[in-house]
Amino acid sequence: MLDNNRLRIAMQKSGRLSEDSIKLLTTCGIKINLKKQELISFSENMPIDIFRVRDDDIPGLVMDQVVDLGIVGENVLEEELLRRGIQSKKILYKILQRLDFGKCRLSLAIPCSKKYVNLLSLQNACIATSYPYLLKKYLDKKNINFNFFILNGSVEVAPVAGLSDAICDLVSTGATLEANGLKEVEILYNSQACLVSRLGPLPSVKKILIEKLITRIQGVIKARESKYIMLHAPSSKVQSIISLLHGAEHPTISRLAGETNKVAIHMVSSETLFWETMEQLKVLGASAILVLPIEKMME
Ligand code: PRT
Ligand code: ZN
Repeated sequence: MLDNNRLRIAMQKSGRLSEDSIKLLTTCGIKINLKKQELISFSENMPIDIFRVRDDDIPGLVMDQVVDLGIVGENVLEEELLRRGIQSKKILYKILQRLDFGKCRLSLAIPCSKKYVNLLSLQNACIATSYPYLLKKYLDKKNINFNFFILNGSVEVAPVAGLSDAICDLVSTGATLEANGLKEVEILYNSQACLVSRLGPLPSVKKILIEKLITRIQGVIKARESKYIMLHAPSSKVQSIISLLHGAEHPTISRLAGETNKVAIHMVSSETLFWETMEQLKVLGASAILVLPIEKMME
């Protein structure tokens, strides 16, 4: 029997988002005792239950209030919202946080050998896709007539197999399109994984836990984008050196033992330090330049 005071989080069981989703929660301090074959895993140190399911089921589980939170691609969420809209089902959810992983775009692609001028080149085309509602929304807005058929995998082989004129599928590096002789011609939707929450009343223990979780997730995302930079600098060049370090607020300047003309500069930067900047720093006399990753941050 499940305890209603434990927070329920749905995430993808196995696929492109599963590893990053688990990593995010563990970095947030949630210890999860993952049992490969089981639908529900329990956290050992926090009142949290993890539901591991197919990504397509996550928006529905959130909106039907079976779980409190879900980690899912915005593409899957948006497709489900459009589907529910047409079927007049309830649409109750809130995006709490974009998670900065699982980034991709939903694009239209056609064989490289075909000419493409603009969307009118796809008038009356047959398009293979796993995202019929997002595709229809986009093409209806542009007044393009089309036929579609749904493929839930290997969409990119449809044109070469003679099944369609074009495809509408997710792209991240573009390597799959290239390998199948296809070219990307329109981007319909940009997506990344997000943390989505159900609406409706929640016990206060859950509300507090969700707030704590969001603060920790934001700390993890911020830390991922930030770097800790340390270097030694001639005292006379401190200002010019600091002006090269963008995204760094309030550097700490401290004395170096046994050195009168040099100081140590330490700072957290919201940007990484590129090789070109490091080379410029070196020209200004900086040495012992270290760029370190940060694991967690709390402000
Ligand atoms: O079994 P389940 O239903 O849970 O998984 P699934 O097979 O439906 O989804 P999965 O694991 O493939 O993807 C889960 C989510 O990852 C997607 O809904 C997106 O939000 C996100 N994502 C990010 C991607 C990609 N990048 C991606 N590149 N999902 C799929 N792809 C596929 C794409 O369909 C194409 O086949 O990768 C191929 C293209 O990749 P590139 O790098 O060659 O362009
Ligand atoms: Zn899926």
